[in-house]
Amino acid sequence: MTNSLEKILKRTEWFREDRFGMFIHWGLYAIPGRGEWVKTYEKMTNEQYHQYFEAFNPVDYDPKAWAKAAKEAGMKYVVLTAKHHDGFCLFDSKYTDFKSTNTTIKRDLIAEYVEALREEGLKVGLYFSLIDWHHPDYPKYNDWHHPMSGVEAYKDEVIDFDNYLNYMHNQVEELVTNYGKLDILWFDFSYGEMTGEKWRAEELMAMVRKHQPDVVIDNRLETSGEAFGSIVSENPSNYSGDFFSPEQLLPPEGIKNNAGQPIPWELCITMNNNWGYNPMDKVYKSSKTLIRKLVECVSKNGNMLLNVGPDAKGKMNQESLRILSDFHLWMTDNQESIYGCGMATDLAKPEWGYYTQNGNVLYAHIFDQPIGPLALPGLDKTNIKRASLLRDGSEIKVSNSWTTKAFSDVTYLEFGGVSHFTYPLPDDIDTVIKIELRQ
Ligand code: H79
Repeated sequence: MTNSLEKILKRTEWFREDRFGMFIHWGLYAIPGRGEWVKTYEKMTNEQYHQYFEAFNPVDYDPKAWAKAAKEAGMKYVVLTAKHHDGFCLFDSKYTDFKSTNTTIKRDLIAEYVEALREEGLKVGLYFSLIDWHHPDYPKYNDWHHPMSGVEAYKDEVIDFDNYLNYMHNQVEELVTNYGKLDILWFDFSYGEMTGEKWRAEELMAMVRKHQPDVVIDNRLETSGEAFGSIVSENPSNYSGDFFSPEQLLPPEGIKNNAGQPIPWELCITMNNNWGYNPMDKVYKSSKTLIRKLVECVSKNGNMLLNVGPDAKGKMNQESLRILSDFHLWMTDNQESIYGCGMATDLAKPEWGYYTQNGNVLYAHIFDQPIGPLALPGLDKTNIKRASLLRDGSEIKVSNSWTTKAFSDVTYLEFGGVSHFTYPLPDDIDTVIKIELRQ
């Protein structure tokens, strides 16, 4: 088994078409409501953290509602935390007692989630933490992130890390064999020496690929998203993954490998500043910002995975649902400029927004209000077959305004009947003009 860009591009064909997915961070940490790193932030012992295991009773857990919300927003795939760093499993693992089936709810929540997604025709993704702050054989005292990092009692503790790896591999095998075809596996994350073969990644990937040959995998068996990993090298490792996974940061341009070929990537971001539920964190990005960032990702050949952190009862909060419904409105009118689209060929980023392109069709995403007609530098007007407002198909004329005469080599579009008038953009978030090209 060897990996190559060709295989990566083949596996990610649907992924690069779909462009937009939902991340869901949900687990015991929804109960304290202080983010998914609360156990480390507050240096809780397993015993202290156990109160949340006892309290876990998400009576409103309804993955069908989640799937509907994602689908309505225009998302094509969903990735849910089957296990986060705290080690708690939303699935019925036979290798641990620290799982949802042993809580009051007594259900395999992953099984229900997978079924709900498939019912809605969404692609199925699972997040799995390589790190585990619950397992006794995970490094503690010298670890960068462990809740017991630097705690004297663990200084001379002897652990059997291979025992942890067996456990971790076994759990991954449960996920890739017990829930049918998975579309995405999202491993999180490598750091320092904890990378690649330290996870016995070659063996892990061989096992995953044996059961799920087509599953799309992130690059975090090698990185934490802060570096590319071998996916950009001439010979990607078998555990290089299929896409680069920048976290909370939009790359300045599309991502290429060392040979200059574009590689798949996916930006993952939160709506507020936390992945896990945090009711005190009200710093939500506006829907306008988030929609524009999706456009920016696509204009750079990337995907966007937008996170929701449901609450302790299993519900998505009003702020998150509001953002999703704003996506619904915009995507209803403009999804054609997202799905199957990517970077425009031969056109630089325009100063008023972004281009996306699908074959012969170019989409101008206008963020900034122009004065009079809108300039399309670099685009030859004889190459434009037709231009229209994407959301209703109404004609957008190539301008012949006297005002543009001084720039006769530049193509301009105009929005209303009087060529030198300024008309407010029809969509303040992003007005999309569909430009059909002759070639
Ligand atoms: O699951 C989500 C995060 O919990 C996880 N990846 C996403 C998808 C993640 N969070 N942080 N990291 C990965 C990288 C590590 C960042 C750190 Fe830190 C910076 C660890 C210590 C300093 C975050 C910020 C935790 C403490 C401060």
